[in-house]
Amino acid sequence: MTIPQQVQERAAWLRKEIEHHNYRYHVLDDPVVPDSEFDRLLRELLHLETTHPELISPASPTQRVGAQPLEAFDEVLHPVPMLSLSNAFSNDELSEFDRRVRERLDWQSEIEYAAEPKLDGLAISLRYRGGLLVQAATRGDGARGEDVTLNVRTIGSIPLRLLGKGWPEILEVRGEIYMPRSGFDKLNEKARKQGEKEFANPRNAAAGSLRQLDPKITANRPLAMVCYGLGEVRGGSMATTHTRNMAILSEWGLRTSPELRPVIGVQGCQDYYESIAARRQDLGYDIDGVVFKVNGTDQQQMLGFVSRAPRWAVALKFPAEEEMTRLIAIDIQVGRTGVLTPVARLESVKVAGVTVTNATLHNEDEIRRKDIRPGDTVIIRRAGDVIPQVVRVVTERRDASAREFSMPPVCPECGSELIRDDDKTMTRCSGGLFCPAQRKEAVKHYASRRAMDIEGLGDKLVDQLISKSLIRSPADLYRLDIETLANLDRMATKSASNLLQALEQSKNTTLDRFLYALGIREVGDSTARSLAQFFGDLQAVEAADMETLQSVSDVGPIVARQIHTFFRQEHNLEVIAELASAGVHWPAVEAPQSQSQPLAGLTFVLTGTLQRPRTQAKEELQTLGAKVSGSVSKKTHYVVAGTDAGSKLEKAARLGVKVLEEEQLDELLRTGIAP
Ligand code: JCF
Repeated sequence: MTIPQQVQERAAWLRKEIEHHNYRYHVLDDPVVPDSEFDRLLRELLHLETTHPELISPASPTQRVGAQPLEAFDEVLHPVPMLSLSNAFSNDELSEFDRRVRERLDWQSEIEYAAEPKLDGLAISLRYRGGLLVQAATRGDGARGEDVTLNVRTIGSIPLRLLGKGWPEILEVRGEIYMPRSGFDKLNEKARKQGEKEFANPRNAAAGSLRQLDPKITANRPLAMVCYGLGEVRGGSMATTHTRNMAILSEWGLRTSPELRPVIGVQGCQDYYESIAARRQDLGYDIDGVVFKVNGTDQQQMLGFVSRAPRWAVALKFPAEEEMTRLIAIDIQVGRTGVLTPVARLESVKVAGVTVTNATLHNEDEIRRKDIRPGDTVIIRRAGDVIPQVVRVVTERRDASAREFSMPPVCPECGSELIRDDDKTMTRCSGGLFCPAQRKEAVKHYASRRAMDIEGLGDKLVDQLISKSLIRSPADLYRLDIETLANLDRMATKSASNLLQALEQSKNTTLDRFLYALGIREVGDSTARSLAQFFGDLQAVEAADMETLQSVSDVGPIVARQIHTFFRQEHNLEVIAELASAGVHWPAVEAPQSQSQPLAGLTFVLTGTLQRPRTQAKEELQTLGAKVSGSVSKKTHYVVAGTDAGSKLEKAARLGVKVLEEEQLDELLRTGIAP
């Protein structure tokens, strides 16, 4: 029977592709595609070879799983082969496994299984002779692995000498070496700070760390091991259940899974799977499923194994968390605070059972670092409830025409100028009151207590007003009528009328409240007060240049730039004009008089518990022209210390800053004369 040309070509292509990925994954520890994609290719080839057995050749990747040991490490022969696990991807496949086990054993009742999470790391075999660790080897192809003894000896959780007594003369212990998530995060943070390449995931980090030719490097990597089985056992004997054997290993000082439990039958396995899946994010290490083993070692013996996997064990895998798809475009979203966030629009793909069409890209710097370009083939990860992330780009599949991404020149929502942090991690729209994406937040802020203090205008109401397009800016608030308000959710004539009254009252305000209410970035109520005091009227603040702004106490270059940019936006000036014509007004600010500002130019820091509320002390000082700061520095003139003052007091002493007690503060506020 001849095989169609098309099928032969497809099989040849699949083999090459699989071999390439196999090499990248096992030899270089630098996979190109996610495991799910690799599995798909392998399954397709398996399918072709099953339907056309003439296609099979000894060199096909379906006939050889694993990889050659690295040349730099010595080769180790495994006297008892290191087995891997067959997988189940559904409860049906699990039931099928259980059915086969019982059939082979001719067993009618329920089977007892030993259940544990399946760690995502690398398999290792430890060899103890006379209780001493003499060799550690990777799995390799199951028959031959690499000698990584020197590296493994650096891992703290692995005993170099077994505890207790009664161990067999030769004892091989199998387990998984992995990197806990906390250690992984720290390692990557360090790499990031030193400008080095980060690891894609804890598994790669563990593999990379163990494959170091210099054990000193491995020693500094946060690796751990959990034991899950036995290899060669000579000159001694072990127990008759898997769970008992693992308990014995713990007594000898080896780590085993704290989650290991005996469970009964398929139902017991399913319950265990659910409970682990629910706690997956809290385990502190990555797992990709759970393992079930027939607990009785006699039964294990009877079942034996096929090719490279035991018949007495199965891994019930979680749905894949990483998938590959195409990045259609990078859109910009403007958040409530005006922060621009790039969002990946994806060709829809199912990741861990959920259809994903968007992923966050965080910021421009991140896109640069990962070199993500529209049109790229990307790897998407979705773990637990977290927002899907773009892990990396499959650069090999990049089109030559793919262009680097750059942020738009102006806000995509409103066309306003953008303000960037120096390190490119944040880009903000300067549109403020005008930008639709920021309107809700702006109106809420405008109505808040320390701003215009509009009672009855809560967040929910603002959300309704904006969503229903009843208002666009704070100025529109003053155009609302009683009917419109009374018709809103949770509103009635009485509450509507109260709100209108509160709105009317809010028109009578002060310049500092008004400046604060505008919601200029970095301008809090205290800066607003300084601005009002310094400039005396709104026109002067609007007209001020960067230099003048910076001569206001509390205002540095960053704050000055925000204020300056805000008043250069035409639409902000329009909203201000509308507010004025709606009747918002304030009394003229009295020109700062030197005798009423005896503390001008002095900076105070308050610490510890004072008799009066701290905010009151702050206001009293500010009224006399003082500046009140949150932290002690060389520029601090006085620290006012209440009871239980702590680190700020120490710092004052260190810097030689004068310290006042509360009575001295009272006197100072009374007389305006600093001691
Ligand atoms: O956690 C694992 N990755 C893991 C792998 C756990 C086990 O109990 C295993 C394994 C590979 C083979 N047991 C076998 C027999």
